[in-house]
Amino acid sequence: KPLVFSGVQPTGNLHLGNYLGAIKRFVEMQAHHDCIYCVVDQHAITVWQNPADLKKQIREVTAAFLAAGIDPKAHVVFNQSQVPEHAELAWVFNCVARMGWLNRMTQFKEKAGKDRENASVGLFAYPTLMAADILVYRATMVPVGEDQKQHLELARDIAQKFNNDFRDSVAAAGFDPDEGFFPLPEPLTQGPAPRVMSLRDGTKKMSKSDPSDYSRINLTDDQDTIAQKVRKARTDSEPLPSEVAGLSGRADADNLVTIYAALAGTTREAVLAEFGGAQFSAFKPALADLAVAVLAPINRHMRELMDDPAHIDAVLADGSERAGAIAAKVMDDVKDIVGFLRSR
Ligand code: AQP
Repeated sequence: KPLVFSGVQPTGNLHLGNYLGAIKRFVEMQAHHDCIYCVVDQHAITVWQNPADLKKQIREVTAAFLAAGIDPKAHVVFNQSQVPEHAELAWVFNCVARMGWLNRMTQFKEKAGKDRENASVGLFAYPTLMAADILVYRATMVPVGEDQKQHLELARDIAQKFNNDFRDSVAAAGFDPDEGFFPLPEPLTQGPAPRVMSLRDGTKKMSKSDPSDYSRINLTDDQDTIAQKVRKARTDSEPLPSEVAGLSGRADADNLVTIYAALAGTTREAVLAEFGGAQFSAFKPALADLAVAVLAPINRHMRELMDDPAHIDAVLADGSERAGAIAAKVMDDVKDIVGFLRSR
């Protein structure tokens, strides 16, 4: 049965892009699949995190998962560093992946910036850990925002090279060598808003690390803050077009219409059928009301959960144990296939 796996980094400022591009889809996938959702704290430390803040942020992402509607009993919600097999498999993958493959990763180039000599080795190797996160469960369905597509392609390359490099050993371990030991994971990016853009610049992705808090709507923002951020969102001075084609070349307008459609669970066409010809002074209050209506219950539930950290920790401990049971079996086979001796 195909498994769903995805993760979110506890790097603070969880925002509407994370919700619409990832978490909302995690919730939807639960109806028809077995899902494993992870708070990827080992990814977070590829850029230095204040340790006390990190602990809070891990609980906050967990609270967001639960508040958005992920069921930690029917599915698995856990914390990456509590399942050591992720890091263990990542090391094997570091030895399978090629430097040239990682050198092409655009996210590393963006995050390392000009001072590449000073970036952590972990930031460079991030995609091999991400491949391990998915493949240690032999998961194939990975709901992610569009920015993660390139990393998913790398995960497929790693899986394929592992299968080829160890073909005979895969067969000796009792697996079909034509199928390979690892399946090839698929990115699922076809959600309603796979790329939510900054409210300050419709050509830039909405991002946790943008220094301007007005660039994003955070899941922890209260109603007044949401309304103010929508009011201040950058736009042009034209009214909204009646057709989607009229949004081309109008990145800021397109972004607000896309956000509205995703929050309302409808299409941009339907939004423009309603608001075509309207000024932003009329559209923005409607968007703010909708954003508040969708996010306020999640926000309220997140706050309640954050008041009980022991409960969140218990959810993660239970999830980590169940995730670890799956990962340990896969890792036992990997060790065998690679040629490591078993200690037990
Ligand atoms: N703007 C976005 N639109 C749609 N999806 C998005 N995601 C992130 N930004 C957007 C998706 O959210 C999931 C979790 O992301 P992450 O926490 O692993 O890290 P990220 O992609 O690095 O997120 P940020 O917010 O952009 O952080 P920084 O500022 O550190 O780069 C992923 O599925 C991601 O695609």
